Amino acid sequence: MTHSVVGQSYEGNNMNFVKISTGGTGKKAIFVDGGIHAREWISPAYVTWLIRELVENYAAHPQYVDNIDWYIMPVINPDGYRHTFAANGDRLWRKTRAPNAGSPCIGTDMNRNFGFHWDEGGSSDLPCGETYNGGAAFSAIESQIVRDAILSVASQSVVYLTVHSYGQYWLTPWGYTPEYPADYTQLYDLAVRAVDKLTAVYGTQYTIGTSTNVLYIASGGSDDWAKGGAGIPYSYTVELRDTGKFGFELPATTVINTVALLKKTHNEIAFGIGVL
Ligand code: ING
Ligand code: ZN
Repeated sequence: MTHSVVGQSYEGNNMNFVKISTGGTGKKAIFVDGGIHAREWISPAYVTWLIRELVENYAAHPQYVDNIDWYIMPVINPDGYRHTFAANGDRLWRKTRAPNAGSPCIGTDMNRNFGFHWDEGGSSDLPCGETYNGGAAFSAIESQIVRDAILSVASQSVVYLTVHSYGQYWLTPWGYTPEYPADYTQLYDLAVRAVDKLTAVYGTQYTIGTSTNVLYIASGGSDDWAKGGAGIPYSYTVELRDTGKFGFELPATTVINTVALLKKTHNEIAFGIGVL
């Protein structure tokens, strides 16, 4: 495992990037990020757990580390995440923390700031909006850093997975249009395999579909750009538990169940890649 700092956020927090690999060349890769939305605490918890699981529990599933390179960024909106912990902060903050010129409101929704069909619906042009698109594609420094990290490994990567909460959805592109990607059947089939594995553990249900058709139209999402801009074929947004009882404020016991579930899921994703 190698750790690097690939940049600093607006407030100067490190943007951490981890590579997990047993070496060699020509392997397929999975890129995983978490914490794009500050209040979705289960996301960095899960993605950080994933790093530990792959590295420290290697012996339980050597094939997933031997055959696949993993690129992982556990907290891509560190300023927002910190703000949700701060005594003078806001537990339910979503956006980044950079000021917006000419407005009293702070922050950009990074999941409306990526540059594939940016600002084509489902985002706000107003800095005070919860889904503010930033005013231009990749205007947020954190979005730029994630973009460049993905591009640095895109040619090798088969899967892009961005982890959110909540709602228990396994979402595929597109978010900007109700049209389906040309290879939707393949995206759907791999998602079904992963969700079936996940459901087998505790019966937890996840709904599969495109962001637009299952939830709502939203342009500038990182998954749309990872597929349409960076060319990573299997691009997914996973909305972890729950379905609304606790929402963003999951009790710790539920967090532990979620990581156990996702462990099974990741094994299935890795397996799916192995047979592509
Ligand atoms: N949900 C996502 C959001 O950014 C989404 C849903 C995913 C929209 C992918 C567009 C593309 O609104 C949460 N909970 O953030
Ligand atoms: Zn989110």
